[in-house]
Amino acid sequence: MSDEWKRLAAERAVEDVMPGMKLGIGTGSTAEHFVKALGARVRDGLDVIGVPTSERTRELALSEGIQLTTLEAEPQLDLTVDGADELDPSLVLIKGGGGALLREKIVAAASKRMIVIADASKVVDVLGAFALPIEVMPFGLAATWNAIEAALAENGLSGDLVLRGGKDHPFVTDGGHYIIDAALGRIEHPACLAEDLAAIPGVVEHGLFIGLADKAYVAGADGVLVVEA
Ligand code: ABF
Repeated sequence: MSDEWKRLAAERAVEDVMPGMKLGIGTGSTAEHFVKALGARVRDGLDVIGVPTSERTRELALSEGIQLTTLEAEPQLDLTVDGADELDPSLVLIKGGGGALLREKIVAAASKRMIVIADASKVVDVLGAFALPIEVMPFGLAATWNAIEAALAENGLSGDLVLRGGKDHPFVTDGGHYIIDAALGRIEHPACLAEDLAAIPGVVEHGLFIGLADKAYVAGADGVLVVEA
């Protein structure tokens, strides 16, 4: 059912795409539904150009016949459509479960508007049941790890930190970085935590998306719900 809901949310977002738009195109299984639905409209003559947020999305978009560009060529986009791992009622998001959070955040921040597409299981009152992805430099990993633990303690948070993929075969992002997943339980004050994590030199980016999403299409048993920031 969840995959069907993802598809419904994605198809609703495609209705917001207007001819001539420059689009940020997200990553993940929900975003893949968006790419496929967008591809169908492109083959029907819709003229848009997209910036993908991952190599995976780039390949799928090309196979769907969607014209692509880069953020270097088009530094301001009209609309980004992307999935999320969790969203709260004010549209603060946790993203990065798919490992593409850095490009996703750069692309979303370069867009006039961002629409989140999700199935209803992603909506929570308080973020944090999903482990927060933190993208870090491989250089100085142990020092960055300690600094993250200190920042969590400063915010009254604790929980397991896990290097994605493990120490022997760490997952490497499109940008050549590692990801630490922080299982925090409840993040009551995401803005404070976001600020403290961003201040750590070895942290490249974190998966808290604050003030970026304008609207969400959340699909569930009652159909597609619209959540506005
Ligand atoms: C991307 O894909 C991510 O930021 C998020 O981690 C993930 C959501 O995945 P899915 O749509 O497969 O649930 O949007």
